[in-house]
Amino acid sequence: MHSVLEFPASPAIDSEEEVAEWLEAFDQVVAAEGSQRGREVLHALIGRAGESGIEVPVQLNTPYVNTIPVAEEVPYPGDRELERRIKSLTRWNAMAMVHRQNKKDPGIGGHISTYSSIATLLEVGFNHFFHARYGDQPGDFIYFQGHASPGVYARAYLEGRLSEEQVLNFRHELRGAPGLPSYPHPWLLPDFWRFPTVSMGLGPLNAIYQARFMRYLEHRGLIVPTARKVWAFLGDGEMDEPESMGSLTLASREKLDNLIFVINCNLQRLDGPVRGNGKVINELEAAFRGAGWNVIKVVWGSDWDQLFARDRSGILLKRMEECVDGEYQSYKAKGGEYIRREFFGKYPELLQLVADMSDDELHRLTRGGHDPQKVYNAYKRAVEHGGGPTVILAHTVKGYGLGSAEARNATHQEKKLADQALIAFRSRFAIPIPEEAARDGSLYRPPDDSPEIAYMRQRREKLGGFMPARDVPAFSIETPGLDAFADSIAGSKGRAVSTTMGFVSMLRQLLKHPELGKLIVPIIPDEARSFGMESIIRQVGIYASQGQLYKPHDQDMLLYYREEKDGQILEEGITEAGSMASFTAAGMAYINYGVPMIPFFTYYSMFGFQRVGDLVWAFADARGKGFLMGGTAGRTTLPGEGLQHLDGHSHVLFSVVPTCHTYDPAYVYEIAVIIQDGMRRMYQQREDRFYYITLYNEDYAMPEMPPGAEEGILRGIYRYRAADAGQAAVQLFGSGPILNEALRAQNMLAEKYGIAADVWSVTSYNELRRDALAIERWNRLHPAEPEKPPYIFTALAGAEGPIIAATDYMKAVPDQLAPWVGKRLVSLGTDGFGRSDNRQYLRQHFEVNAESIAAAALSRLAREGKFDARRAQQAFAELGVDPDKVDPAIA
Ligand SMILES: Cc1ncc(C[n+]2csc(CCOP(=O)(O)OP(=O)(O)O)c2C)c(N)n1
Ligand SMILES: [Mg+2]
Repeated sequence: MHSVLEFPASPAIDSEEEVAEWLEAFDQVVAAEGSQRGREVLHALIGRAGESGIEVPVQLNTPYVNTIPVAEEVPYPGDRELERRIKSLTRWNAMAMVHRQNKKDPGIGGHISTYSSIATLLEVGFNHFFHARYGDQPGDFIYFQGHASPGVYARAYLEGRLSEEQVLNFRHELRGAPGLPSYPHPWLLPDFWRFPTVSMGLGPLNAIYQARFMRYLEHRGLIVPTARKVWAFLGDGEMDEPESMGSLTLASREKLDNLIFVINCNLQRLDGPVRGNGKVINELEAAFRGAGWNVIKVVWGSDWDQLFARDRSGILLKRMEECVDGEYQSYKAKGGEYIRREFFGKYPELLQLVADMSDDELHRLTRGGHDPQKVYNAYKRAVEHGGGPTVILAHTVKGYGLGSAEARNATHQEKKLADQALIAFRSRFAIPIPEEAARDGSLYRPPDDSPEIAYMRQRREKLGGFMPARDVPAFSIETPGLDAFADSIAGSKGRAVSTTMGFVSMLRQLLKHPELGKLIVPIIPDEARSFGMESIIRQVGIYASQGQLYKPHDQDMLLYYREEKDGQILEEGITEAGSMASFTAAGMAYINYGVPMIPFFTYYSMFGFQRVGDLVWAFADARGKGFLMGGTAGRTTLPGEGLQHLDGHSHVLFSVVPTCHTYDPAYVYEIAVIIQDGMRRMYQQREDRFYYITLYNEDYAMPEMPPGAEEGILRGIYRYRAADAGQAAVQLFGSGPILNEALRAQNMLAEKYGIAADVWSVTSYNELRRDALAIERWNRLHPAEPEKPPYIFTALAGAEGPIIAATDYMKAVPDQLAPWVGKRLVSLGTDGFGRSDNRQYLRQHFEVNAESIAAAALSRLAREGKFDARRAQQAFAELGVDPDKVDPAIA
């Protein structure tokens, strides 16, 4: 039985005369007029079959051979012999770099088998396809398979870009000498790596959205259209990640012919075969074709061509079709004699076909991904293909050339070779170093004037320069001052609005800004209406590469659904991962396009880091800039939605990213101050950082900014309302809408219990903690110098008594201050699962309402002997706080 994933082997219907005649006629057309004509005839026949009501089976697979027939290949344009030498040198140095390091420092790790499988795929690209940026010519973008980095370093070493010292310090970044990071990390090697890729699945997703964002910038007239390409080199195992395949249809829908995936199908992942019982190449072919991609299979090397040519019966293809990947892996692992017996030996006529070949020759029969001729032709087609994205499925061998480690399940883990294997490797790739040096895994670089080095450099010069390279084009942005947000600073004049609404009107203002307006990229995963952004849709339109091909039903309304070819909003549909990838492309545009785009990705805060945390981490590694706006925030502020929607922890999650500044503002003017300063720091001062700001949908009057509040807002805390009379006995901290609860508690405490309290707006516990940690570290390292106070101490100077810190986030958020205000601190937060109810009940349940805050203050004062304990207990009843209530943290 054939699934759609398997192409039926040569049908046994040749004997039927009529069918034979049809086939013969078809063969003649192809032979005389070429395969394009053959395709046309076939399409016409399929069309006619459809008209006649004949069901045509869905066929997404082609035979298990190269997509490009030999007759259509063009000759290789480079110097094959020299390129082979260069590739051998790269292979050697990549392997030696990892081997040496592991000999010297056991357990330091590194990978030798991934690069060994992808070497030809990269070398053909480096010598003939990858354009670097030069003059007006923009460079291609390349997402390298992360684990192949030793090979990329080895090439850069041969080119003379990386010093021997650097290469010898691979994975030794902390030795006081220049070293090389394990994988592509722009954070660690910022003039070399452009895209972080080593976390599997992020590369393919980001590459798709990068290609799409390039079109967005072109359509909006921010960059000129060019022929530049986005190449993504990916592992076949990596394609199992949902992120890898999840956005394939976007690429075809958007006709991204600037996008090329190259999948290194070495049939293995870490533990074993990717699809031992099937064929990963066929599975991927069907999936990509089904998603509308142009698929080019590079299965077999040129030495198979003559076998195919001699095989008139189709038995070779039949055998290829019936073998599964687990068998293909064994053939490479077990060698020529095994191949003859197990592969060719199944059919006598097949055995006959290779009777004149030695076992060694059988073993060396090449897989397509190791044959420059086949790879070159595939790349050429891919680059010339118009109208959609291309994927190249290249059949390779994991651990190619590593002798006994070739195609073994354990090969991915291999870090070192045995002495014998090193010597064999040296001989196989003809590395001109003494046996002793080979045993040590010494690097080898021929002199600058050697033909190899001269050729490499000359090829790169021709293609515009070395790659990979990351250079940040000059840009200068004068960010607007706070006066640009005068409305937000002035407050809402008593009108009840939410911080979300306040933010949206700020965004509208920014979009109108004469210089900055065009650089703003609003990104939304299908929640614009939830956030009241309809007006922005009307204002700047949704980006639609084809324009709006239909009349929207609400066309005659003011706020209709407006799509434009040069629309500004990226309305991504329901994909937080895709939106984050757009955010990444936009947030890196200052590097990649020299256009400092300012993205605002607004989404349900619950579906942010929790959903796409690893993409956020990679964004930070990539030195991305922009604003992540966590809407409908807070575990008690979003009413009705319940457990899966109520976010009480995204501030904990975002706090882990070193370059991310997290803020939980209560009032619109706070947001204005944070965004204004954020733009200044990221785009004017060019600091590599980004922001996470939560937005709520509770409406209340937004006050005017108190004078002098800016510094406190940015650093994390300021006194919002001091006690009416006298010295405060207790300090109430509030964040987000819970600040209003703290204010209510302040009144209750004063009016009912005669306790004076100050109220503080804490915009960022995380900023306060980072400041305190940095100061504390300085104090620790300078014991002879006078101690410096962290900002939290400076801010709180003179403020006495316990601190009741209430937040709509988990207690862990205020607890970040525990090392500094520990004994004073009582954290009230929303630990536990959400519930569906309104704000009043939710806040009561989670014990973050004004009553719970007041009760906590009394309780603490009672424990300190500053308030009568029995009176406190009685107050609980008055405040409606049930001491025997279930703990919400575990409810
Ligand atoms: C998200 C993620 N999960 C797990 C790993 C660990 N890991 C590193 S390499 C590897 C196997 C890769 O297989 P494949 O994609 O086929 O690449 P190959 O080395 O075979 O070319 C795994 C699981 C990772 N880097 N990223
Ligand atoms: Mg693999």
